[in-house]
Amino acid sequence: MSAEVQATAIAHVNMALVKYWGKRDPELFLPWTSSLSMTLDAFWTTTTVRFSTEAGEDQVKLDGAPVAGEQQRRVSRFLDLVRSRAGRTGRAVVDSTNTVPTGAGLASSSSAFAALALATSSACGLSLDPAALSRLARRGSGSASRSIFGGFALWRAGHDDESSYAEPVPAKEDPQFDPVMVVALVDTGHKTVTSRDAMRRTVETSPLFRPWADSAAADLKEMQDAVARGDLDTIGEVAERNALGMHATMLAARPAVRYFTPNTVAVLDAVLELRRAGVSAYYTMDAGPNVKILCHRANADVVAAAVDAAVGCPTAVAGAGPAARLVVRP
Ligand code: 2P0
Repeated sequence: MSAEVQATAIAHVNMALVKYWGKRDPELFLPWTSSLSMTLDAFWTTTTVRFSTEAGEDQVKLDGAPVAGEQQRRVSRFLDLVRSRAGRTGRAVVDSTNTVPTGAGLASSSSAFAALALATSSACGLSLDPAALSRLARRGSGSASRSIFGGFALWRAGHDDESSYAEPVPAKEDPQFDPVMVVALVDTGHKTVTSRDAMRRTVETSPLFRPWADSAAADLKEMQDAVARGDLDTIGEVAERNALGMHATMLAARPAVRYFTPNTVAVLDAVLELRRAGVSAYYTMDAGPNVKILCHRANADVVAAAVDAAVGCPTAVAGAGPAARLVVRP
């Protein structure tokens, strides 16, 4: 019997339309609020995990370069979780490649931990159903729970480890409903405050956090209904107000966390200008300066041109993407 087992998985990035911001239980990654996202076809992570029977430190490579320090420990802790469930010992070699810049508010951890959860559990011989896989991915990074699914996904906050996982959200099946996100790559440098630290600070110090969290349930309900009827304008309106509210909670944190830059605001203005001109375009922003603009696929070029005219930054267009999948089985 071979001493080594390996598996390779691909998972796509997801962008939240109703955001996850704040943990009720940081140990188990239980969020304050439920969230809803769209998985994107254009950005993904490919991860190979190889377990050997030898003891020793896990080795982690990201985009070909060895990962050390807290990033390495974070992956190792996740591997420990799977090893203990599978009754496996021995070190792992993890090799991960992203098609999206890491740590720039482009949700690279959502695809990274979804791919890691699938590759690791498969290599260890665990056969998990999508809900169990989503629960496991959540323990690596909250948003990764949603990247197990394609299309739209809803992460139910739940109240314990068992009840907190994502599931697919039915969307209207209609060729006319083909939303895309035009991603304005305002700045792809590494953020100065990690989203994990920023959300902790927000929960602990922002007087606006609770009101925003309290309003999330209504946003979620409205968003689910809008996705079901393929109503892009309502999806966009709810996404915009939910994201602005999330950023308001951060601005009110002590000290404040501000991810957007003058170029971010210039893109937001360009989106408002497009709407005044009759184009259905709506923005959302995450823990970084980049802007994602939701629009009909037919308008993607017009939106990208408006971003280019406003700030001259590169753009990428992403439609709804597929679920996480194994590409090399153990
Ligand atoms: C989201 N974000 O719903 C929100 C919106 C950023 C803004 O999930 O600490 O990397 O690993 O659970 O998932 C980014 O935070 O945080 C995020 P952890 P994660 O997509």
